[in-house]
Amino acid sequence: MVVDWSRRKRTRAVARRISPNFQDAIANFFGSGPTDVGASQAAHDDYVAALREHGIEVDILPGLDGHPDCAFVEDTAVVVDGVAVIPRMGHPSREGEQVAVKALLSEYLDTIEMPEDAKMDGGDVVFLDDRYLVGLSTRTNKAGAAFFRQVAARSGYGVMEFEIPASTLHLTTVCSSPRPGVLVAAEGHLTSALLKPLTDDGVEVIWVPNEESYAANMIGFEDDRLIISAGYPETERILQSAGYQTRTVDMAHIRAADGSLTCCSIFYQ
Ligand code: CIR
Repeated sequence: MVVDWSRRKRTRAVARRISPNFQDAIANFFGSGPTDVGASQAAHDDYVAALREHGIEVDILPGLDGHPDCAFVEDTAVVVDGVAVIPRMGHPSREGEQVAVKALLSEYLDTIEMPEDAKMDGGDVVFLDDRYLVGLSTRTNKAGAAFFRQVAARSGYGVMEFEIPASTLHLTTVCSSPRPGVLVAAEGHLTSALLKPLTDDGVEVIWVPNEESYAANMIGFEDDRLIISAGYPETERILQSAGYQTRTVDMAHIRAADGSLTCCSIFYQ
């Protein structure tokens, strides 16, 4: 199968340093709350190093005292070709994190802000070939998904919505797309029945076991190279036996604030 990477932006990314007040980050899902800001920043440094090892030019915004969750930039913008959609953040304490991200992205892209009633976290959006998967969650409402659908349609992309149970933070918490045509999904969170429209359309689904569901979130690059979270041996085995090369990052301190790999960057070129 010919894998077409032309629609995936993988040359430049934005990230943001861990907030000096990261210990106050929201941790309502799998995280127990971060305890060590220095160790969290060290993990973030290794994350950025891993992106750079894959040839990505990374701009790093300063951390914000007033926004303990600011490192999770994925939530603050969704790039659709040459347009950055700037959402209204789904959690009130995170509103405002978008400002500096928008300023940076507007040097390279057009930007469009969502109307006030439309809530969305970028963590509820997964790009898969000619469509976006959008989670309707405690952070993303129907108005947010509908606004995003309109923007995506202008570039010829469809949107497929998924109801995310209140026990799960975001859609990207339980799945990601490591390369065109492939979705990695967590057993027990997503089901074959739910993903049937995708598999009927030729998408390959790689399942990771429920007890390693955190590891379903990963970042893929051309030539089947992946950044995955350290400490999930069965997932690593499954991916390696499917032919992927893996570079691990220890995400334990970032996981403590309910953050995953994709949450810490936005690819925009
Ligand atoms: C939050 O609850 O907003 C942060 N503690 C975690 C955000 C993680 N972002 C993501 O999954 N895209």
